[in-house]
Amino acid sequence: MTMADAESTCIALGGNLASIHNYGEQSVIRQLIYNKCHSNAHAWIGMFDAIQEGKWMWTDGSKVVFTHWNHGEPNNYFNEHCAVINWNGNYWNDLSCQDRKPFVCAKKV
Ligand SMILES: [Ca+2]
Ligand SMILES: [Ca+2]
Repeated sequence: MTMADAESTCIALGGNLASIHNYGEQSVIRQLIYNKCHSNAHAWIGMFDAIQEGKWMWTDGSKVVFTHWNHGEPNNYFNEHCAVINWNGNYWNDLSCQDRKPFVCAKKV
């Protein structure tokens, strides 16, 4: 799905796209993706800079306290405003929000 459709789907389920605040959370999310996709697929997380270029935010409104960008990313290549994980191993990359990717939702319990 596109990032917006993925976020809408998560909202309909009572959550948001997953946010990541430390390495442990990142590992949990990567394990979920691996279990479901049987590969380390590129998948949307809730990080975007569509409101202001270079100002990365989480769709769930939580503070950005951890990032794990691949070397040279985020590069905003042809206006990329949404982030995937599992790039080049366990790193993040900004991509076009219109790309269709699997995604991970999270909800407060
Ligand atoms: Ca951008
Ligand atoms: Ca990029």
